[in-house]
Amino acid sequence: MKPIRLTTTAAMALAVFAAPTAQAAPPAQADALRDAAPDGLFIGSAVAGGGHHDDASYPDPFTSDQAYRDVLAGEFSSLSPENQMKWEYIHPARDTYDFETADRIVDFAERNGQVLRGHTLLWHSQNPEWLESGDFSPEQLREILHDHISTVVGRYAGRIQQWDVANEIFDESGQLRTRDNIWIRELGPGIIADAFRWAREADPNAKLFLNDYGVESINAKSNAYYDLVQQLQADGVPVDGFSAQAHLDLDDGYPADLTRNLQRFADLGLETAITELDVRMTLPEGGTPTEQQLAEQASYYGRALDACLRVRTCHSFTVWGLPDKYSWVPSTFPEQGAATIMWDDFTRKPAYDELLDGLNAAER
Ligand code: 9MR
Repeated sequence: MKPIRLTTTAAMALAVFAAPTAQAAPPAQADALRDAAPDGLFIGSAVAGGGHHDDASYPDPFTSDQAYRDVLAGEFSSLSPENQMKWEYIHPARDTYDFETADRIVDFAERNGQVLRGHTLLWHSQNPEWLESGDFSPEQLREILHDHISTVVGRYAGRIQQWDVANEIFDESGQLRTRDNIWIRELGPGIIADAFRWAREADPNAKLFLNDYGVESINAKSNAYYDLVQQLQADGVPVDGFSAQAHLDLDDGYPADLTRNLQRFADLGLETAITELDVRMTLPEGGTPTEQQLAEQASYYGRALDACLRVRTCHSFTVWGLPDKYSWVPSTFPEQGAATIMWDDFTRKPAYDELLDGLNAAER
């Protein structure tokens, strides 16, 4: 982060010793995202890999790639385990927790002066088979979720800045996922409030978030969150934040009302955040993006940063991994890619430069 600016009095006291004609040197431009960021804004990345319990071929750069680790440490002030705190990784059997990789990421972050975003506790996806096909009674499921949240959040209490407590609980039309989310299906919507209460009990200091994709704009889904937040607040549920993942796509256009949307949640008293930013595109034959695509991508990244900078409660801005070879995009969207801010050799794309310039210029 930038060095703390002198107070006016301190600056005047120093000025007495300065030659009267001396021009103030322009502030040095920082050359890493975390150094360029204004105080109080954490710049994050997802941490890829960690090994998959069923798939040994899953890329694990956090273990195997020193250049990758150096970039994570040098560029970012916040880290989000991309997969390694999800149920299927951390809770592989009903009575077994596996904290090995998550612990390594948390230790790494602390060694490098970084905060963490915990991801995620109540979700419809990446749940282990034992849970999804376990045929548990509602009472048992409640107990399983309570135990999970107390154990996982409790283990890292005081060490996680923000937790994605509930992830992607609404569908595109703004309906709760009553079919594919096991918790909501089996236990009803009240389980969302309980998850927040249990998380608060386990770590009173972590900021507790609702997190989703497709909620960058004011639309049916983000409206559903807007209503839910007010309901939870009225019920005294400890919800602290609303975050937009921001998996953007040049083919979809830029969500121009992102600032306005985040601001309305800030106006409810919530923290806001961008948690999983990437900007994919349909690649031309040969697989290399055109100059124009790269410029457009850079402007999407820059505008998303600008949205966060403009909303007073946005203290966390995270990109969903880098470089492209470790991104989730190509395996999910075979025609698309190039979504991250760095080339595979860790050189910077225009999108990186746009973020760095935006942070260096930021006044908050
Ligand atoms: O990036 C993650 C990828 O490695 C996993 O295979 C995938 C499985 O669902 O999850 C990806 O991360 C998702 C995140 O946890 C929640 N928001 C959407 C992200 C991209 O799919």
